[in-house]
Amino acid sequence: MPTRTAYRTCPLCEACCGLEITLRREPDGTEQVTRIRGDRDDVASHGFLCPKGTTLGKLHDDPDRLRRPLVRRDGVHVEVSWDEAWQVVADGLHGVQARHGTGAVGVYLGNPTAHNVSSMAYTAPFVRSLRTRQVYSASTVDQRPKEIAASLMFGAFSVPLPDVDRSDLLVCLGANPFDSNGSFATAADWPGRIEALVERGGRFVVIDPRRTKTAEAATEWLPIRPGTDAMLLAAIVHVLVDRQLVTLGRADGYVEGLDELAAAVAPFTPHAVAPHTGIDAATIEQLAADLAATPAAAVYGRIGTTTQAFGTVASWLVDVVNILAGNLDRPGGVMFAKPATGSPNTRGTAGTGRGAKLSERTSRVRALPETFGELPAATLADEITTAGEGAVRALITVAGNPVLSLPNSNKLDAALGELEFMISVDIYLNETTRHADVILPAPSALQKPHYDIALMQLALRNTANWSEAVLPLDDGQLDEWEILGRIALIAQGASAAADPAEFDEAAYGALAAKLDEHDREAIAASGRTGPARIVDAMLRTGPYDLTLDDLVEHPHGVDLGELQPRMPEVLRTPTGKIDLAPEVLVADLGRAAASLALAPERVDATQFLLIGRRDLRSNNSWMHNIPVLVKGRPRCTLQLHPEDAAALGLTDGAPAEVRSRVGSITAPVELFEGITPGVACLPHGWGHSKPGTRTRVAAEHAGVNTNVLTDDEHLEPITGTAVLSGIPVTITRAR
Ligand SMILES: Nc1nc2c(c(=O)[nH]1)N[C@H]1C(S)=C(S)[C@@H](COP(=O)(O)OP(=O)(O)OC[C@H]3O[C@@H](n4cnc5c(=O)[nH]c(N)nc54)[C@H](O)[C@@H]3O)O[C@H]1N2
Ligand SMILES: Nc1nc2c(c(=O)[nH]1)N[C@H]1C(S)=C(S)[C@@H](COP(=O)(O)OP(=O)(O)OC[C@H]3O[C@@H](n4cnc5c(=O)[nH]c(N)nc54)[C@H](O)[C@@H]3O)O[C@H]1N2
Ligand code: SF4
Ligand SMILES: [Mo]
Repeated sequence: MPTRTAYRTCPLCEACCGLEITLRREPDGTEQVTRIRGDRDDVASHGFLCPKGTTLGKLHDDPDRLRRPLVRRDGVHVEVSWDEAWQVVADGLHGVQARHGTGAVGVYLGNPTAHNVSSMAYTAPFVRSLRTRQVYSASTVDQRPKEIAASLMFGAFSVPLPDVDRSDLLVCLGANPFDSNGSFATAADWPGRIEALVERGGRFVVIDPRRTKTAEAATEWLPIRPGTDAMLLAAIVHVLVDRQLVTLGRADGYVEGLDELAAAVAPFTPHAVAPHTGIDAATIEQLAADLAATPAAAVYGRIGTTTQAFGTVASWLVDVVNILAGNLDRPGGVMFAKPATGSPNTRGTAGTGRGAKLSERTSRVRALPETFGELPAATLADEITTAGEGAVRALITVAGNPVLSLPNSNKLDAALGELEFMISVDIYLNETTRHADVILPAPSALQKPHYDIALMQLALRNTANWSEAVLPLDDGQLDEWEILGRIALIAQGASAAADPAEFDEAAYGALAAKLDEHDREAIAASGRTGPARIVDAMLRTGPYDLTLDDLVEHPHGVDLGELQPRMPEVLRTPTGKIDLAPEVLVADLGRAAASLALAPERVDATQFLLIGRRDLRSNNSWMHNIPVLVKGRPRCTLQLHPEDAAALGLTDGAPAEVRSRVGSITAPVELFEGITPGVACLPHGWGHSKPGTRTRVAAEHAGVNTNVLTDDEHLEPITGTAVLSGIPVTITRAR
């Protein structure tokens, strides 16, 4: 049988690996994926891939993956035609809008939307079309603190990225890139990069309550008490200031607020924070001194530092340490990406801008902060169940599984049952979409084109890579952007038969206004529509001389080179300076200072702080229906230090009951001496035992949902991001 090779970027995680996909033509004319391996010629990933990337063919072929729309009739989801499904969408949406106003329709955008050109090219017009303030996404159970801290400091969304490949000292807090493949630092093959760093004599310091795979590859592992990174970082800043180790390097002349900052960190002496963090004062002093003395050093913080009580402060202080140690914008320190499709720090006037301000708007029920036009996902359930003007009566989920991913998930699960109407755009009938009145199946990853509009803003090397769809759409199926487009038009009053092309024209029109005559004509002549046309326009208005045709000619991607210094043109603050001491962050650091006096104490052996973990073969909640990714020993285990387990009379494999303020679960114990005593660890994304789902493989490897334990009232105050790490729990033997 004839075969063909196609190239495509993997959309599953931030590593953005290039894949080489072999397809065989079948007698019936269709094509079958026979092999997926790393594309050795990919300009960014050079052949690297992880076990998940090889399964895109299996995901495509998964018999449980939805291919036709489902509508719920008498409590059971049944397959219907697309026409019928769209009629249900129109009747349902128009009904809720007529009864309660457009503001009663909420939307939740899940993680895969950030890895999907169909959604990234149209998120803004899609959300605008709904005319609602009830907008939620996975960002507020993830990285929002980092985005807000960086925006306040640099004036626009600009995240300094650790220049791993040229660094001599890399300090990594709250990240486990050997399992997660990296996040807010887009690069494939972290193990290879870290090995190279260590081989060239560099140091790799991992600060994590758990000895992760990443920590095992480190030259030093510093176990930290969960939730105390802000204190540790404040102490490092304290040492830099106190011992006059501050050297601003390329930030010299472009900072303000150093005095306010110095005053704010004054209480955080290494001695004061040591009993809180569990890291002794001498080690903190030495780390600060080493960061200042090493020419190319970088501090990198990820989800362990953002989903915690002081997440925005910790995110801010990561960048502050890098700036004060002279490591901002220097090779081997932290640098800014320059993505080909542009970003907030490549648009507007170089070096200055309006700056970022926190919104005054808050959520209706709990007055929680709105950030970037979104409300904290942790309060979605409240907004559904609390009646009144503006309550959520209908919900649209796009590529999200909030029933497994949001805190106090049993409460959300119940709340979804109270909705008058729900639409899910998804590929599975799962824990969340089982509540939907209508599920509109998105095509599989292989049926969609790809470009990483979002992740290239975080890439450790500037590259650009367009992937054509590998396989055609099924008969009558719509592409994902067409599904979103039609929902948007219906939300604006159109009928069930609305033409998504109209939505595309409007979205492109807004971009076309920024194109010059020549580019506009070239795009028109190409005949492209949809995401391809949007990406072409973004490339043409971006910082490089690139068009989509250039990328189409280079299926392994176009290399735009290593990160280059961008100070001060990258700044978008009104003063043209980096704000080292944004008021709201200084105030929240005061909250941390207030808690310094109270040294933490563990009252008895049943008390633990619960943290999470990721596994190379998982992807949040939704890759558990692929047999090769779930086979072997069960992975949803409660890791405990052997001494802690012994004190509770728990042995390896024994069931333990874990109880928090909001819920309880029972999970099998796994003894692990690499976990800090007093800390317990349970992964998220499991708990596939709800009735009414259709993920048969996942159901056989159900596990339990850790978000039954996380607390929807325990939020970081500046961004409303959920605290998912360091949850106080009680652990006992299960009866
Ligand atoms: N306790 C705890 N909770 C956590 C975390 C944690 O560390 N600990 N991590 C948090 C983080 S970082 C995140 S990002 C969130 C994730 O939270 P969510 O985004 O809510 O959850 P996912 O598990 O990513 O669910 C993705 C959904 O998209 C569907 N899907 C997959 N591909 C496609 C596609 O191409 N199109 C469409 N339309 N649908 C698709 C899947 O079937 C699934 O339903 O979870 C958060 N929750
Ligand atoms: N295989 C796989 N890859 C993934 C995902 C997945 O589910 N599976 N999810 C993707 C998503 S959505 C994201 S956002 C990224 C996240 O990518 P990472 O940020 O690398 O996420 P984790 O692997 O959860 O690593 C977080 C680490 O923080 C530690 N930690 C917990 N609490 C604290 C604390 O208070 N302080 C410190 N210093 N450390 C702490 C944990 O022990 C853990 O090792 O991964 C992405 N990649
Ligand atoms: S690391 Fe794995 S999941 Fe992530 S992009 Fe690469 S192949 Fe895909
Ligand atoms: Mo995430």
